[in-house]
Amino acid sequence: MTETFSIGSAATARGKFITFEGGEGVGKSTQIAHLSRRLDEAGVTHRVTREPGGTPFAEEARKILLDPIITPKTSFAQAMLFYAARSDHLDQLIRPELSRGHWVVCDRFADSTRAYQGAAGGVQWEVLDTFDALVIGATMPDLTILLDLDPKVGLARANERRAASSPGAFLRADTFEGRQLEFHQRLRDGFLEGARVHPHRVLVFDAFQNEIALAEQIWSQVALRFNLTK
Ligand code: Z5A
Repeated sequence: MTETFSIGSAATARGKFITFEGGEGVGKSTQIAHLSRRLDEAGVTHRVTREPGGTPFAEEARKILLDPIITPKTSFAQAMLFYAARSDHLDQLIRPELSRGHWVVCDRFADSTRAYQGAAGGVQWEVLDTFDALVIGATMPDLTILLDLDPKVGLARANERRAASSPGAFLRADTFEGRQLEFHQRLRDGFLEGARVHPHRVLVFDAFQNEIALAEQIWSQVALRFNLTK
């Protein structure tokens, strides 16, 4: 059944909510830019956003969480801050956009908390189920695009991008980039486990392939799922 919201006397169909997930350097930002261009061409009004972030409070929370010196020291405390930021993001940006019939494309969402603070950080999935029920409720993504990549390749890409953005400068890895390879392998397993549990919502793509070929694969699945003309 299509979820609808009443605006005055007219009922507007809820927009679609698409999230991108995956470990470091898998190419989420790159692929979101491709999808956004294709959505523009298809005439779909949409908003691109990210987590943590998307509202003034959530952007401040992002600064705290990504700073390895001041981030909370336990994964549980981090998860609570991610969910506080998510609650604000949902209330101020995501739900209002969806209720206007606009689509929302978000770089990371709750599957990242499952992978980073859950699978890799040790917070129990039952605890995260409770946070999901309290904070997200019915606003789960309609589609999640999981970009799957060997963490060695992803970390190398992220390092190259860091070096290219500030040649010659030393840029400290953020809270999560600086972890051991084993942490990143647990992340990958956590994301894949989420896809196994939610096969209808989460589609897994091989992120090792060429950027343009991957963008085409993603677009054909989005177009198919939501009946868009390619
Ligand atoms: N986090 C968390 O712990 N819990 C949570 O609940 C949430 C988040 C929501 C946010 O960091 C951090 O917060 C994140 C998880 C944690 N961990 N870290 N670090 P962020 O937003 O700053 O960073 P990120 O989300 O990890 O994204 P990223 O590493 O910046 O990468 P990306 O967006 O996936 O990749 P990209 O920038 O598109 O591409 C990376 C490089 O690869 C770039 O130079 C591209 O030109 C290149 N690239 C892209 N595609 C390809 C292909 N196909 N082939 C070759 N090269 C490519």
